[in-house]
Amino acid sequence: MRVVVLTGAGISAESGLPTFRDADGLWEGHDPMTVATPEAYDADPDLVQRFYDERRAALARVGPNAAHRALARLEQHLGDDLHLVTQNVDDLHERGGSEQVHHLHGRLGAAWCTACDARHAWSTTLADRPPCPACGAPALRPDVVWFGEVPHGTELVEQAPLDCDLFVAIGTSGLVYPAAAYVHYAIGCGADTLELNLEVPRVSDFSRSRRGRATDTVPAWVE
Ligand code: BV8
Repeated sequence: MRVVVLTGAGISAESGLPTFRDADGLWEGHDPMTVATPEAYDADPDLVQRFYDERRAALARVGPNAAHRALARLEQHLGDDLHLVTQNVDDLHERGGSEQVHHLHGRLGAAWCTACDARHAWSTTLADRPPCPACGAPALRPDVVWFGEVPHGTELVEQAPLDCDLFVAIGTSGLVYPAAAYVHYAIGCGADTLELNLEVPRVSDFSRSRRGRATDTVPAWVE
């Protein structure tokens, strides 16, 4: 039984990390969607760096929840037959025990040097323009995929791993592509589909939906 799980910001909400589209989902008066772009970074690099510095600091203050831990148990049970893809840039899946996590949109805990292309684990700030450990240039940016940029390893997700028996989306509004299209790839491969979300739309692409908080619905589904 090959299972693909796609997670979004909703699985980390109960850990204390705001989702992208929370009711009050603004940051310093900015819509996150307008800050997470190369254009915003070019226009005001300090503002964008501060946006990610604050999220990196917030992440260090929270921990994984029961939903993250349940998916780690599922990985122990299914092994390579589970493919976990996350849109989230937090490391709560890893801290919850998952070992194979595909970060489609990159990671808050990494910095990318635009001068020498090196990537480094990064847990502190970037707004103060620290030198790249590899080349020394003050050219480090968050290693995340902004709107308009190509997701990491998207070709991997769109081929073999989506030829699955069951596709499960957890805590995602399904608004961001190409991740939002993955359920259609899975349906095209004849997979069963399940959505676990706090709100479940009246009309859904998924064959089954369960409404509720991820810390309730994910452990119940995994067990
Ligand atoms: C690309 C990293 C080409 C940065 C992120 C017009 C139409 C269609 C598409 C486009 C278009 N114009 C432009 C596009 C493409 C664009 C896109 O999709 N735009 C959308 C907004 C229209 N996409 C891109 O630009 C992507 N790149 O397309 O390149 C390409 C493609 C393929 C191959 C080659 C080239 C790049 C997109 C990546 C952007 N970066 N993040 C950062 O994090 O700062 S996206 C960002 O949104 C986060 O990763 C986040 O995870 C993601 C999606 O949001 P969700 O995770 O779903 O979070 P959200 O807040 O929306 O929803 C939370 C859900 O949880 C809700 O449903 C809620 O009910 C639920 N929930 C809340 N609490 C709980 C809960 N569920 C359970 N329990 C709870 N307690």
